[in-house]
Amino acid sequence: HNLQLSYADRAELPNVHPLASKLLKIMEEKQSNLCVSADVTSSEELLQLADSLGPKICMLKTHIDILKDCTVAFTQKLQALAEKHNFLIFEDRKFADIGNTVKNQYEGGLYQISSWSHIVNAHAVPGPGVVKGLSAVGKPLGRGCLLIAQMSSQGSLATGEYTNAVVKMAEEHSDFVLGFICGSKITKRPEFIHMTPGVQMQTGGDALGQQYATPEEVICSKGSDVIIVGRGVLEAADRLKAAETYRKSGWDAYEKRMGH
Ligand code: 5IU
Repeated sequence: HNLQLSYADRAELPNVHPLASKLLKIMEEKQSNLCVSADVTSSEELLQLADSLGPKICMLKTHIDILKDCTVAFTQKLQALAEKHNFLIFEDRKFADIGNTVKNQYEGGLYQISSWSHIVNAHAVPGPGVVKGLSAVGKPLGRGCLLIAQMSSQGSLATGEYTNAVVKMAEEHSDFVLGFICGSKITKRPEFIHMTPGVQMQTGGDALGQQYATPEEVICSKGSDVIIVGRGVLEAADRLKAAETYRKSGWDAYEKRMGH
């Protein structure tokens, strides 16, 4: 049963996306299923976060458009830190337009996301054209995409049949789509990566509809693969210590799921 396949086993599956394989190997090597959501507004602070938390994480999630001072030099430094600490960069851009438009948004504009971000995500609401457009740019560069199958926010419309249709779309484009943003395991195919935002050490939420589950619930009970943590780390007095707490909690939950 797939829950019993280790991250390392899944990295070797014949049909696994090369970037999913790389991620799974990083997770095993660093004993980390933690993606930190670096939701800060200064590029200097983001680089400092990436350098200090780098050893604890398998992935760093960005929102490039909240930075007040983004430059090409910044994205180059971020890529160098990803190399140095062996993590992947995930720009949480949530593309959601027709194929031709997302192609331009992914490759061009101020941010040239395809040039520095290993992974991006997209809403499936436009239909498969959104994936085809992104893939036209990203696939030749060895990039990958996560489809948003569920959201952590209260009242999300991405549920039920919509979620099932997203899984189907991913299966039909598995040369570029390597997994999902979701709250729980939604496909039995072990090649796909499940990534879950809305994670803190205590359940609850914020004033704007965010809802939190714990690392243990997300990894062990819900069967997801990667926890995405923003304010749980960013608002801690000691961010490094908080990141280590989430790394250990996520990893312990994985070990428990594996029956270790
Ligand atoms: N994020 C979510 N929920 C989602 C998706 C993305 O929270 O369903 I798709 C993003 C938003 C924010 C981060 O950048 O993940 C979570 O931050 P906090 O851990 O601070 O709530």
